[in-house]
Amino acid sequence: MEIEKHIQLYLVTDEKACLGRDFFWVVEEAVKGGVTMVQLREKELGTRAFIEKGKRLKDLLDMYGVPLIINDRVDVALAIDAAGVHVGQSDMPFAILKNLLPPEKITGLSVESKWQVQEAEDWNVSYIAASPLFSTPSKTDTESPWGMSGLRWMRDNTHHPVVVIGGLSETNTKQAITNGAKGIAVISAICSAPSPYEAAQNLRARIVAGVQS
Ligand code: TZP
Ligand code: MG
Repeated sequence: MEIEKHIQLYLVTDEKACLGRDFFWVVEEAVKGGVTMVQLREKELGTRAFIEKGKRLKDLLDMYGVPLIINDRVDVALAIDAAGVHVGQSDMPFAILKNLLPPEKITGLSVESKWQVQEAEDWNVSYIAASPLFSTPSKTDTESPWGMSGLRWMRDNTHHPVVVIGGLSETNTKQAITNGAKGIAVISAICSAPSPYEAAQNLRARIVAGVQS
C-alpha cells in the first residue's frame, strides 16, 4: 500500500531541535538521506507565517516527491494543498476533519490508549501513531508510553498501519518494526543529529533490516 511506503521514515519537524542550523537545509539533507514523509509541526507560528513556511517546505519536498503533512491545522493544509493532516486526541474531531478534506488526502491520528485504538477502527484514517512509544524530552505532556508490549497489542488489534513516535533512534528502530510498526516518526534522531543526512540513512537501514528479518 502506498501509505505504508510513505510512513516508513517519517520526519516530524521542530525548528528548535535543529540546533540553530537552517531549517530547510536540515529537512533537505534528511530527505536526501531517505526520509519518506515530512510533518510540519508548528505550535507557535501565526497563521500567515505557518502558511508561508508550509508553502516553501512543500515546494522543496515536491522536488523529491515526498508528501508534506500538516500538524493540527486543516486550514493551513488546504491553503497550501498539502498531502494531508495529522491530528491528536484534543485537536479537531476526526469525523469533522474528514468532512473538511478531499477524500484523497492523508489523515493521521495519534492514539494514546487502547480505547482510542478501538474507537478508530471504524474510521477511515490513513495511519495511526502510537504516541509515545517511549517517553521523550521532545514532548512531555503525554500519556504513559506504549512500550514494545503495547505496540504488539496494537499490531494484534488494529487494521490500520501503525507508525511509532517518541524516543525512536537507531538502537530501537529495528525492534519497533519487528514488533509491528510499519514506520517510525522522529524529531531529535534526525533534526538534532550532527548529520541529518547520515542519520536518515542509518535509520532507513534499520527499518530495512527490520522488514527483512
Ligand atoms: N508526539 C509523541 S512523542 C513526540 C510527538 C510529537 C515527540 C517525538 O520526538 P523524538 O525526539 O523523536 O522523541
Ligand atoms: Mg495536535
